Amino acid sequence: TSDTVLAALESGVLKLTLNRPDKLNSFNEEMHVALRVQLERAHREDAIRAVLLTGAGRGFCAGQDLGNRDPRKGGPKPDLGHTLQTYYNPLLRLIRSLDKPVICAVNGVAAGAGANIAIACDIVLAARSAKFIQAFAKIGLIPDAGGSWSLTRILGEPRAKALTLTAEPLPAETAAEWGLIWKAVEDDALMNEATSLAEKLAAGPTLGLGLTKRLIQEAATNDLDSQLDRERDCQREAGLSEDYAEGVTAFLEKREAEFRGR
Ligand code: T3D
Repeated sequence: TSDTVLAALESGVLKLTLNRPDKLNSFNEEMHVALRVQLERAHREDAIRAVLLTGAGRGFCAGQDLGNRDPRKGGPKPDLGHTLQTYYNPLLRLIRSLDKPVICAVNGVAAGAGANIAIACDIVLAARSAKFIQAFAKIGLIPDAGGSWSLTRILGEPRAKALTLTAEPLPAETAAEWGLIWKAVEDDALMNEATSLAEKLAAGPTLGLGLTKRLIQEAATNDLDSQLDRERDCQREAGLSEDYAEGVTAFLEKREAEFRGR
C-alpha cells in the first residue's frame, strides 16, 4: 500500500483521495500504481457500489509529475508513449469500463492529464474556485488521458482547439455552462454535496446504473439502429435483476425501494 492515494470504503462508496498535495497531486509511478490497485478493487468487490475521486490539499491533480521529467538531469529522453501505454491509458480504461458510477469532486486546479482524468469520470462536480487547464501546449505536448477525444466530443472542435492550443484556464463555472462537467458548487459545499451524491448512487440499482453508463458511452460511436439493439439487450438484462423487482414492488407499495445492487 501507498499513502499517495488514500482509500476509504463507507456506505458503499470507495472514496479515493489523490495525496501528493505538495506537488498538487501530480502523478508519479507510485501514485499511478496505487490508484490502479484501488480501481481494480472497485471492479472486483461487490460491496463497492460507487467511487468518489478527489484530491488532497488545494489542488485536484496537476497531471504528470514534471520533476520526474527534468531534461537537465541528463540521460536518455523518456518515451512518453510508453508512459501513456503503461499508466494513463489503462487508468482511463479502468474508469470508463467500471460498471459503477465514478463521481469526481474537483477540489481545486485540474491540469494536464489531471483535467482529462476528471472529465473522464461519470459525474463531475467542481469547486467554484477550481480551474481546468489543458496545460500540455505550455510544455510542447499533446492533450492525453483521453482529452483529444472527450473535449472534442463534448465541446466540439472550436472550443476543444482553443482550450488545448492556448492552455488558457477554464473556470469551473464556465466548464459547467459548456457541459464539460455536471456542476460548479460553493467551495465549502463541494465535499458534502459530492459525498451525498455518491452515497445516493451507491444505494441505487447498481446493475441498472452500470448498464446505463455503458449505453451512454457506447452511444458516442453507435448509430441509432445499433443503439436500439443495445437498449433491447440491456433492458432485458436489467429486467432480470432483483433490483428491478424491488423497484416495481416498492412503487406499487408506495414506499422507498431498498436496492441491493443486483
Ligand atoms: O510525461 C508523461 O508521462 C506524459 C504524460 C503527460 C501528462 C501530463 O499531464 S503533461 C502536463 C503536466 N502538467 C503540467 O504541465 C502542469 C504544471 N503545473 C502548473 O502549470 C501549475 O502548477 C498549475 C497551473 C497546475 C497550478 O499553479 P499554481 O500557481 O496554483 O501552483 P504552483 O506554485 O505552480 O504549484 C504548487 C507546487 O506544486 C509547486 O511546488 P513548490 O514550488 O511549492 O515546491 C509546483 O512545482 C508543484 N507542481 C505543480 N504541478 C506540478 C508540480 N510539481 C511537479 N509536477 C507537476 N505537474
